[in-house]
Amino acid sequence: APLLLDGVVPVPAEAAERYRAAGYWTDQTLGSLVRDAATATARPDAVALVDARRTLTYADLDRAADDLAHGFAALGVRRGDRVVVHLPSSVELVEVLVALGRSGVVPVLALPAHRRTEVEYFAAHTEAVVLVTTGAEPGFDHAGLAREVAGAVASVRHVVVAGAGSASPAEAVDPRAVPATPGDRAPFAEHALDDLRRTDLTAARGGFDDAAHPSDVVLLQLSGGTTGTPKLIPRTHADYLYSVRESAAICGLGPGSVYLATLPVAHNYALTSPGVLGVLHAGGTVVLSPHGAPDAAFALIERHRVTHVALVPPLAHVWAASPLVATHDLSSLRVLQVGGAKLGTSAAERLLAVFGDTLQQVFGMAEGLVCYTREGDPRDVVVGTQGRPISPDDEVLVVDDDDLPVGTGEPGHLLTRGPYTIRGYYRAPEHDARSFTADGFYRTGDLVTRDADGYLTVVGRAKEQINRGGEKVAPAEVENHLRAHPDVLDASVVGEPDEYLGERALARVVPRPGAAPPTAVVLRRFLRERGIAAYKIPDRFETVEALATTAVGKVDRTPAPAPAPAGTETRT
Ligand code: J2J
Repeated sequence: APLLLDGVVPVPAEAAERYRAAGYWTDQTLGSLVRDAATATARPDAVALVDARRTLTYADLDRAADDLAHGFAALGVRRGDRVVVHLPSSVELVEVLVALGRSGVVPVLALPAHRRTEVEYFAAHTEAVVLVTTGAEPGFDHAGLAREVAGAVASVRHVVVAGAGSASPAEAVDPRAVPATPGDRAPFAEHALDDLRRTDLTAARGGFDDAAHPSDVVLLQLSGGTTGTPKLIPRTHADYLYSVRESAAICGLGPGSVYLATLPVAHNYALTSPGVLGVLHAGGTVVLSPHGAPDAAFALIERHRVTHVALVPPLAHVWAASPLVATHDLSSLRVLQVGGAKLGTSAAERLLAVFGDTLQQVFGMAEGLVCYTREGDPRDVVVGTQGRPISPDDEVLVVDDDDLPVGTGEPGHLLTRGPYTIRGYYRAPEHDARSFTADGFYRTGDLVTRDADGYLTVVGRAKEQINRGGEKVAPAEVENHLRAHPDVLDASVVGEPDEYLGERALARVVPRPGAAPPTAVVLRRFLRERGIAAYKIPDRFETVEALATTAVGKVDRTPAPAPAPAGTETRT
C-alpha cells in the first residue's frame, strides 16, 4: 500500500484514478526504472554514467543502488524517512537517488550552492535522519557544513560523506557507531558512503525489501520560492516518472543518446526534463560535467559524441559567442535545450545560426508542468514560444486578476493542474491557500500568452521572485537576512535588467538612524556569513532613506526600470 507522508496533499482519488486509467501513472518506481534499464534492454554493459572520476554501466548502477539501499537500511533508515542530499552533479548523486528511491526513503534535494542556513532549514523542516554530502569538492568544506547541521538538528542521526576515504570501516555501518559529535550537541555518527556499499560489512543488512510504492513520495524538490523560507515540493514516483518518460520521448532519447549535464543534476530541469532520469529510462549515457563553460563542455561533446544538452539562457549566450565553436567538432549535437528563464527571440535566432536546427525551448517548474517546443515545429514557434505542455491532460488556464479566462493571445496568469503537478507544498498549508485555487490549480506566478495551438509564451511574472539567469531568488528571504544586520533598519530586494543574466538583484537598504550606512562589501560578507547560497547575494546595493511604498502603503516592488547608472556600486 502507498505510504502517506504527513504534510503531503494527495491528488483527489477521482483524478488519480483517471491518471492511472489513462496509463500515465504506472507501477514504475525510481528503483525499477533503473532495474528495467539494466535488464530489459538486455544491455547491462552499456554505459549509464560518466563523471570526471568514474564510469558506471547499467549493471554497475543497478548493483550500487542495491548495495547502498542495504547500507542505508543498516543505518536504520526506513521507508518514508527523509534524507537531505547535498551533492554536486556526480555519479554518487545518481547512485544515492536510485538507492533511496528503491527503498522508499525520501531524498530532499539541496543544490550544490546551498549553505548552512538552507541545509539546516531543509533538515529541520523535514526532520531528516541523515545528511548525505561530499568530501571530494575543492573550495568548500561540505562535510564540515553537514557536521554543523547534524549537531544543530536533533532528528539527524547520521552524516554520510561521499568521496571520502574509508576511515573506520568496521564501524561504518553500525548504527551505534561512536558519536562523531563534539561537545554537548545532538549526537550523530559519520560514515563514508563507500562503506555503506560494502556488502561484507552489511551482514546486518536487513529491513530493505524494495519497498517503494509508485504512489509514495519519490523526493522533495526545491521550489524557486517567493517567501521568507523555501518551499519543498513532494513528487511521487508515479507522477514524476510519467513526466520523465514523456520528456524522454518528446526529446527523442534512445539507447544511442548521450546527454551532457552541465546544470546541477539536483535541479528538476537537469534531473527530469528529460535530464538524467530521462536518459536512464531510455538506456542512454549521461556525461556529468561540473560546469558548462565552453572549453570543458565542448571537449566533452567532442569526446563522448554528445547528442543532448540542457542550458540556461546565460550559458547559451556564452556558447553562441564562443570562438571555440569553430575549433571543436560539435556535429553530434541534436538537441540543445534552453530553459529555466526566458530566452529572448534574438538570442534564439543566434543559437539557430550557430548550432543549426537543434534548439529546443523548455519552460518548466519543479512543481510540475513542463512545456517543450518539438522537433519539426515551425521556426517562429521555436524562436518565439516556450513550447506546449507534455500531457494532453495538462490543464492550462490563462486568467486575469479575478481568475477569469482571457482570450487567446492575451496575457494573463498561468494556472495549471494535471497528472504530474502537485496539489500542495510539503508541510505548508497557509502558503498552499495562496498558491493553489480551491479546485487544485497551481498558481505558477508566471504571466503568459497562449496561442491557438496551445503554445505558451512567457511575457512576465506576477510572483515575488527574481530569476537570475535560471537561479531563483525569493526577495523576502534575502530581505530577512539583511534586516538582521545591526545597522540595517529595513531592506527591499528587487530585480533589475541585466544583459547577461536577464535579471539581477538590487538591494535597497535603509540604514538604522545614527548608524553609518553599511557598504556593499560589508553586507556581502554579512550575507555570506549568514550561510546562504552565493546566488542569493544581491548584485548591487543602494542606500536609501526610506523604501518607496505603493498607494496602499505596501513596499513598492516594481522592478528597477533601468540598468545600473554609471558610478553606482556594482559587483566586485
Ligand atoms: C521563462 N521562464 C521560465 C522559460 C522556467 C525544466 C525547465 C525549467 C525548470 C525550472 C524546470 C522558463 N522561460 N523557458 O523545473 O523541469 C521560470 C518560471 C517558472 C520557474 C520555475 C524544468 N523556464 N521559467 O526552471 O522550479 O517562472 O524550474 O515558474 O526552478 O522558472 O523554476 P524552477
